[in-house]
Amino acid sequence: MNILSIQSHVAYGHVGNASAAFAMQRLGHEVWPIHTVQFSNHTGYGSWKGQVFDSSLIDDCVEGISERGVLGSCDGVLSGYVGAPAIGDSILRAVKRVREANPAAAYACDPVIGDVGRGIFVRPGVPEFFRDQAVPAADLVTPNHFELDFLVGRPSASMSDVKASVADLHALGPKVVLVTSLIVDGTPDDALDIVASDGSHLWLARSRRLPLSVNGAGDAIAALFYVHWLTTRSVPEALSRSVSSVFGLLNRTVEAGSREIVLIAAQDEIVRPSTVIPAVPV
Ligand code: PXL
Repeated sequence: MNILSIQSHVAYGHVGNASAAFAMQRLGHEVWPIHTVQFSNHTGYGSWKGQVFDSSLIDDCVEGISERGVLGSCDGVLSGYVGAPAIGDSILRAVKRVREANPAAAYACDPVIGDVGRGIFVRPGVPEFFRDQAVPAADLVTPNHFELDFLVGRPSASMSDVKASVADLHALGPKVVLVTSLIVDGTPDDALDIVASDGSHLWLARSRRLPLSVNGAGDAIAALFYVHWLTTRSVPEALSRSVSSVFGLLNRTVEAGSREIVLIAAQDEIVRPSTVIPAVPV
């Protein structure tokens, strides 16, 4: 697959394209990264240096790729952290150009808005951009629990609430929905639920809740789920493989006592996860 991945980039550590690009490359895919920002490190540290790029940088890079005559071979666009609403507009222009060149291309949107506990951590206008423009344009979306609740406008406390919210998301447009970091009534204290839906069925992968706080795990799971779905067109397969890999990476991160995902040291987990977490119908 050839994936145009439009995300943030950090010099130190692994979030955005610094998490997603390598994860997809390790599975053998060609990644065309366009960076929306270049920061020294992720914002979870509370301070960072760097720049949010002008949206014209994205338009220019897409134009340059188009001039190479290769846009028709692009299998899809993956977008993540958006520094400002104007960057969102250029992501949607990129999606439009890729779809014109290859009508079969699939747009995967990770609506990075916030997280339970941290709240909204993106600039004003960005959450509304995802809800009103990007999610309706996407084939596949990968919100976490907090983002699911924001996008549909109500909290989901039980698995049946989640089912109803996922149905609402499908009604906006996306064919495939992955919800990460779910804790609902019935999720055991030591577990974390990840669900995925193809519009007619919902599957659950339940992982052990690990004692760590890292950023970028969502970026890695979105990227892995997306390319596994592109290659297998099976939602339960993509769910099981991506959750197993990210669990393996995070487990190794805990063992290493690292504040950053040990993406490079534990890269074999991307290809051959040491624990296979099944996807079961719910
Ligand atoms: O993982 C989401 C993310 C992406 N990009 C940047 C971030 C974060 C989360 O902290 O800081 C720059």
